[in-house]
Amino acid sequence: MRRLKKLLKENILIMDGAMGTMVQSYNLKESDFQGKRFSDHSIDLIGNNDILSLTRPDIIKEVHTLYIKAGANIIETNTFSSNSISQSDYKMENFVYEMNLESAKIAKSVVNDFGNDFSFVAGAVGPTNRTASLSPDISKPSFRNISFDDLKNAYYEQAAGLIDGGIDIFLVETVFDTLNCKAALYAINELLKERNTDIPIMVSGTITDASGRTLSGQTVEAFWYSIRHVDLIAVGLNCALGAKEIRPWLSELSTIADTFISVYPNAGLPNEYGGYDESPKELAKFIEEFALDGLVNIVGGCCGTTPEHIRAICDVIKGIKPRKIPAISPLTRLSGLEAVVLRPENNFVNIGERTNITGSLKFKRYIKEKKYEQALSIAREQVNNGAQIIDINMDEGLLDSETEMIEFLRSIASEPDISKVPIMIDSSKWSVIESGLKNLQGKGIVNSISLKEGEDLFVEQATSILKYGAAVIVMAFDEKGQAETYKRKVQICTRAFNILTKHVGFAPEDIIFDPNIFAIATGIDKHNEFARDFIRATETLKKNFPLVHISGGVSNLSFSFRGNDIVRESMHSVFLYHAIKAGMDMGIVNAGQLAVYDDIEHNLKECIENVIFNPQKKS
Ligand code: THG
Repeated sequence: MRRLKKLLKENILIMDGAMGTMVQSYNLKESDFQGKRFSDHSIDLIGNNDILSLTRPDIIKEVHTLYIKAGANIIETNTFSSNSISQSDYKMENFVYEMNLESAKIAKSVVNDFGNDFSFVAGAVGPTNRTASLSPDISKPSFRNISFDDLKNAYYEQAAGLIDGGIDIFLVETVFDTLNCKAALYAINELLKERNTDIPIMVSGTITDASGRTLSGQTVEAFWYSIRHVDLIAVGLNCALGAKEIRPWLSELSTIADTFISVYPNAGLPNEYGGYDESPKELAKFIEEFALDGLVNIVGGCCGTTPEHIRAICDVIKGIKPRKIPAISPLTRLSGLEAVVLRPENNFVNIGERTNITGSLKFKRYIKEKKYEQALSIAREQVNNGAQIIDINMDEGLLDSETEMIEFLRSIASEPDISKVPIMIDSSKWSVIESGLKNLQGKGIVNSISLKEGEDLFVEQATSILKYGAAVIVMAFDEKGQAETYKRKVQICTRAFNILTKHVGFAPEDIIFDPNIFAIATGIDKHNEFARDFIRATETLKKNFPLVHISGGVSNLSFSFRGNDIVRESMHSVFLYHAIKAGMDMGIVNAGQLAVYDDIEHNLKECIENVIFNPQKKS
């Protein structure tokens, strides 16, 4: 790790080129793929390049050697499809561990024989042939042929083989669905922790076409925010496009990523026969421009590239300084299909409340009657009415909340006009939250955790959230109950902040406090303090923890005025007017149903302000 980091600070490192193109040039037959060992295999193995590490290791070794001799610093193991999911197409899933182990050993032996202090083996971890965020059946948008856990298990097995074979780097590559990638990263980190070791991880995404999006619909920025919770040595782009077409997306990633940048494009766009024609000289010219413009730290080639391409890249790269890692300001960076960055100068962030089974009778009815189209239209309406995030809650005694959460999140994923925004997973049940996290491609928010059951569980859940890469709402709730007073709100949030940042490793900007918005004017005296104490606590917390956000369920405030929407909406608006001034910067609201403060009738406004600030009682 240290050697690689040091080298990357001073040099642009070179990756190898395509394995597939090279293997093709050997004109191998079925018997080569089968070898002796699999000569009675039930189905054809031709085309399963990864199996050659077991049946024709001489060829794989030769290709690696050609690339090392051409000047590559990083060679990739022949394991792009060496996972049980992809290998099941060839009924080879039982050999996955061995394939990875042997492939890693072959690459390592080449580095040992022909490499130098600048040579590394990257364990190639491909995307598999299934996608966790998309349905393979257009008539069933919430259907998936693979789950996060299936992927995680498959990747774990692959990663174990690669580690045991001695790789120096993990390369999770050709990411077309970020949820697949998140499962790979989860598995790799789990394994590294178990082995008590640290191997640098690179991720390389694939932008499919000129839309600038991955196959599963994310923009480059959204993709990066979805994975940056993992300590990556580098992030980059490969495949699908040639260097010319990849440039704008590379340039964007290079600006926003506070880690090293890699790029290994195809040798141009495919020709009419699916081949690649860009010459070594042409590709090298583009890569040289990337380097001169300070966009890159690691460069190489993908489909259609050969040792000649790598040699040409080496020639032009010599002496060019690597990109410097930019400093990125600590802002909350969320994503759905698109990115949402919460900047201090932005307006208050609206979180749509209506996709909540206890918060909307209509939504509840649609879910209960399995009218998902209509349920989706509520989500869409929230987004169209200005919700920048949507809160989803399926907590209802008579429903299987976990199943409904998964079903709805998967349905949303097929609706780009909804899934463009980040998702807030709202549940009081941890199992529902975790199921939700396993079905979020982007970087979402967990709503919520608290110290209610004590510190151990709090730490355990927060640690888990961090591994999935989500932000978190912390309710002002501890072992003694919900914080009602100013003092308890500040005390509990402060305690939670310290645990999260010092013990769990949360970034302050990924923490959102919810100091509890309770119903006021209920007839019970004590309740009349609630709004004012929320606002006061907000002010103190925001002052003490400037990077943290303050949120709350705004409609709770007016529960005692149910049925009187004019009063309710006016109350919300007046409350927000003051709470926002105090530092509240996001809230769960009925998007599009907030009165404009200045339009509220004078008498009503005065009444509401009295109710909120409760001046009868001296503080
Ligand atoms: N903090 C956090 N999360 C939360 C809350 C909070 N999630 C749930 C809730 N509170 C916020 N969401 C809502 C959603 C709807 C309403 C109130 C809060 C609401 N609904 C109408 C009602 O009950 O009168 C329903 C009307 C209808 O059926 O259309 O008021 O505080 N972190």
